[in-house]
Amino acid sequence: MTQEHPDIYPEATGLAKATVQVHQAETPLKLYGGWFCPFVQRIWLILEEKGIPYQFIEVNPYNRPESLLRLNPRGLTPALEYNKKPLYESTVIAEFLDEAYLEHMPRLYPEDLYEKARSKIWIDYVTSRIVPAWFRFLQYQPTQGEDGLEGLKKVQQEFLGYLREWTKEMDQEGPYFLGAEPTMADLTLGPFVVRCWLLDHFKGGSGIPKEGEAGDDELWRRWRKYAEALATRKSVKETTSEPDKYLSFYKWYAGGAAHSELAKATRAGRGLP
Ligand SMILES: N[C@@H](CCC(=O)N[C@@H](CS)C(=O)NCC(=O)O)C(=O)O
Repeated sequence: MTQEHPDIYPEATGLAKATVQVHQAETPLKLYGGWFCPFVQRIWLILEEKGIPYQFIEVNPYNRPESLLRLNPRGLTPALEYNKKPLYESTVIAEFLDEAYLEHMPRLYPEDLYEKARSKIWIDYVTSRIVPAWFRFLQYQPTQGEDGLEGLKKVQQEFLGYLREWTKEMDQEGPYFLGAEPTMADLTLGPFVVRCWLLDHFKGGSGIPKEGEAGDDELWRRWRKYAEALATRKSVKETTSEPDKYLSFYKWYAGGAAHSELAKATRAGRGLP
């Protein structure tokens, strides 16, 4: 059983609040999720980028209301209702939306089949490597007898190593993974990129060098261009709540006190639930 989150704010704030408000009318496509959830934000970004009509229903997966369990027996968000039929798992929903709403541009995979397949390798890399490492870093707590700084450095370096590998694969000019416009790979990783400031806040630094700092090089310059493009993108800004709300939400994870399925799995070194 998951515990109720002690500090969870019940609804979106900031620019995300207005986006939720304009998506309250009944439509056959309903997204169930919370403002805080990076996996929900993936889907939210796709809906906004493609201009697909949707209804946003705010739910808290840490309380698991019946309306959510009915759609996703795992009780996780995002969950989708499409013409009264349920769907879940963010990467599955993402592909479904791209294929089911063909008339809604842009398509989120390149037309070239080789490039499409290569994108999928890097999307899998986000799920299997980057996101679990992001959560392990955020949740790191020294075990008894362990040198805390040493241990923190280890999880930080693991995370940074994955970001470097990802960055090497990016189009040189960008700013996005495959070039001038965002594609599925960016919308899959993006919510975690724009949450890296939480690592600075809670863990004494994400370790991503700032301009001119030790360790800064061509690769990190490319990363910063990427992160900046994502953070200033309209769809990202309009699905983002106020910073202090993220702080009180992620405090729970950063202090090692989260007992959600997600927290337990990533802390134990397993993949995502
Ligand atoms: N693999 C799932 C992960 C979704 C997920 O972990 N969502 C979190 C919210 S951000 C959740 O529902 N947590 C509740 C829990 O872990 O008990 C996906 O990609 O959709």
